[in-house]
Amino acid sequence: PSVGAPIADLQGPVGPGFSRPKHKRTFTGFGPSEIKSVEASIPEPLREAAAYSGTALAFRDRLIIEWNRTQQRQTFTDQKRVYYLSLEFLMGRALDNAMLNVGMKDIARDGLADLGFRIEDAISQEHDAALGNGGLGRLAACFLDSMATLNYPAWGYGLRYRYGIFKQEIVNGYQMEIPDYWLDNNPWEFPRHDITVDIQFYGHVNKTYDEDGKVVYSWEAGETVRAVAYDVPIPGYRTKTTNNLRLWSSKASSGEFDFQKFNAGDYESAVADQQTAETISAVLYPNDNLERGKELRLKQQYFWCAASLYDIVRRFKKTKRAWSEFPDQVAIQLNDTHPTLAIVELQRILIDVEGLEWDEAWRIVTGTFGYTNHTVLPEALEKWSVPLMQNLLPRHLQIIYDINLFFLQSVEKRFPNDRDMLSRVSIIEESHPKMVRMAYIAIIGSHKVNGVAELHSDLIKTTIFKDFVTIYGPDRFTNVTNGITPRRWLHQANPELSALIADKLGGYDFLTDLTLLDKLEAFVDDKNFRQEWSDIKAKNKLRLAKLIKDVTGYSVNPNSLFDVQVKRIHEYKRQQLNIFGVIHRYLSLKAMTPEERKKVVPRVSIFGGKAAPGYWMAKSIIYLINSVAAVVNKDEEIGDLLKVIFIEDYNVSKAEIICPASDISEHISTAGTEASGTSNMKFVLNGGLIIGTCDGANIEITREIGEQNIFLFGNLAEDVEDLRHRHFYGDFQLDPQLKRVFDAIKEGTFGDPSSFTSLISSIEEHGDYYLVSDDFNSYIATHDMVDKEFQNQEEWLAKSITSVARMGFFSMDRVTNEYADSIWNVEPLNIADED
Ligand code: C3B
Repeated sequence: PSVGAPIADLQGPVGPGFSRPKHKRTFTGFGPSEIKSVEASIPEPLREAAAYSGTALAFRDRLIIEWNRTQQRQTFTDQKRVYYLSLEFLMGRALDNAMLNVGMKDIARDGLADLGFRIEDAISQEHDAALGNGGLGRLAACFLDSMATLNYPAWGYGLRYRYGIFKQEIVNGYQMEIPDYWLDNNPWEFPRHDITVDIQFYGHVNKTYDEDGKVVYSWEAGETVRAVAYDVPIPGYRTKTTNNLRLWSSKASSGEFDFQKFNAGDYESAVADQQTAETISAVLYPNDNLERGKELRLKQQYFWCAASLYDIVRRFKKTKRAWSEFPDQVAIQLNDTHPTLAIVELQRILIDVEGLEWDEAWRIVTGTFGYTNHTVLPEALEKWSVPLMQNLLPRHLQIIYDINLFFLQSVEKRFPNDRDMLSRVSIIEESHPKMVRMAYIAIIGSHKVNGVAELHSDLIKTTIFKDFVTIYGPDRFTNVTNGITPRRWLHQANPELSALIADKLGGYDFLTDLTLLDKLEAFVDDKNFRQEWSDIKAKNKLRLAKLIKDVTGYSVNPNSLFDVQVKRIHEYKRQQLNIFGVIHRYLSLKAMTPEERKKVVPRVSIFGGKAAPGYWMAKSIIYLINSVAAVVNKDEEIGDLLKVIFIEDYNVSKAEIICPASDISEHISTAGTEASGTSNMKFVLNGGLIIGTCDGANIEITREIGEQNIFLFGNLAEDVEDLRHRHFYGDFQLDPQLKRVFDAIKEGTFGDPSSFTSLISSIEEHGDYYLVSDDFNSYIATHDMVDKEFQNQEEWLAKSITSVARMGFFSMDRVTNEYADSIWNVEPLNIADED
């Protein structure tokens, strides 16, 4: 197929750049000098915005061509495709990534320089695409990058939120949430008004009989909302493959407001339907690892699942294959339980619309879906109330009951008389009101369930999903440890380190085969190399110091040890442990003589992350960090020995500056609570060491890089339950060093102590669920080791280089290939050179 081939029926991307001009234009145009004279009259920010727009449009045109070709190629070869369903895609900025992947960033840099612009300034004009909360959304974005880079025929499906994750402002130390309207002038999305699906809600189910006397159910809906597709091109790195991310936007199904009402003067209700419909895709729920059971969220989930499945089924039906071949052509991955309704919807389509028998339909469904679990936290496991579901999706609830019935019958056959087992594994929780357990549908309706790091995958098998292992055997469960894309998290975020590595390894092949990094170990003792390595870290720290100055006004000494914890604020991630540790450090410094202070390694403790707007405890932690910063940073006696920084509005583009600049970063969740973590990988890949608990992927990072290269501390996952149990029964003693910290807070050292009462009492009085006190002593001792080892810079550098050399395992490409082999059973598409 060539660029001009008709594509209207492919349901793939189209857009400008697809049709070429009929005549070759001879464009003499403006040269740099003409442009300079025009631009003199334009204010600077506008000129930079124009530089961004111009560059983005140029790259966009290139992407469109490969994007269309990719869709044509995938349609004509007709191989199995992967569909990645995720409510979150935390993409960050697109331009830099497009330039690097297409491979013409240098040309763009020169072109912009000719016009008097720095490429960095143009790049930083772009608004982050922040359609996600944290790790889960960023993992989805890394998947897209990797699937395109490895030439898998793959689509992402998500929602086009008008408002992404809120912007965080810190006002008087408190978090304020500002709406993130990000869609103005977004050159990376293509509205596809030709691709719409009408989605139904509410109503009731009719039961009739066909001519053979068979029962037929039909759903008569009470409300219809239209889904409109918006497509986003996803370029692979140095490949022709440009895959598609399709985001659905909601509109009133008529597409218009009611003119009659409008004419009669009833303006409000004339537009009310339209507004109600548009609410569905209006805003991303800002919770990370927390589900609140709101009706609008369930509407979002069904709207997005139904539109995506309609699209997938439509594409399959064009191939005219038998339904039994569906799982050979389609793999659908559920990113957490958020898209679980897709299982029910496919079963509904197959039996109610396509007329298949239940068993045949169910074989197709289970052959198609895979489910990734990302958390064991009980508050994050989705449950929907039966009355809510009955009202919104009456037919789906019936199907869920049928799925449950057949499942429980099969369990009863194998485990007769085990009533407890039946009630434990039932999809319906017999509470008031009854609840639908979404994870159970996801397990029963998929052929594979995976966790995201070894410990986590073991934990789901032995705790929350234990019964299902008994029922299905261990083969339904598997582990695929998370990874990160080295394109964005090394090459783009840390271009100098990437260039240094390329210089030593003889090229950039490591960006597509990260295991090649192991060749770096040969240079660990090379003096010049070490010097260059250390110079790059120093430059990256300067870059972060500048960001800190810009956003907080504080100046930090770039020679200090930079200690970073950036991630969503959550008690289980234990930013409170970190800030209590900082207070302990401050108190110790205050107690020292000037002579003793001379021996201290200066430190900057850097925090960043958003708290869910309704999460009081997380917001108190932010307030405590800022309150400590306000006292410590102006204490002249302490000076550079300790600075505390909270970087507001942590996001992907800030992470690209922060990750390359750490000396040490903190991954200190209570053991057994962080499913994997992925920022741990980003920091190590950029030459920072980490301090962490034996949790999530920290364990595998340790295995890869070696125990001597990581600072581990704290209780183990296997001991957590017992400790909590003991606390519950009053066997709890506050760590004496932590007590000193609490005393200082209570004395008002950091402002009105009543602001921190609940934070302290959750530990002192309410059982210390996250084991802050139990881990405090070893945390402090480990930080003392960090200080000591940092003083031996040669050793530190050797650890940094060795660690990077051993990080090959954590490439997203390894992850993607594992999913492809063990879950999806798909092959990459071979791209002929002449294509
Ligand atoms: C996160 C987990 O908290 C992380 O440990 C994990 O690395 C990532 O997912 C990716 O697997 N997670 C999240 O961001 N949001 C949830 N609702 C559940 C898990």
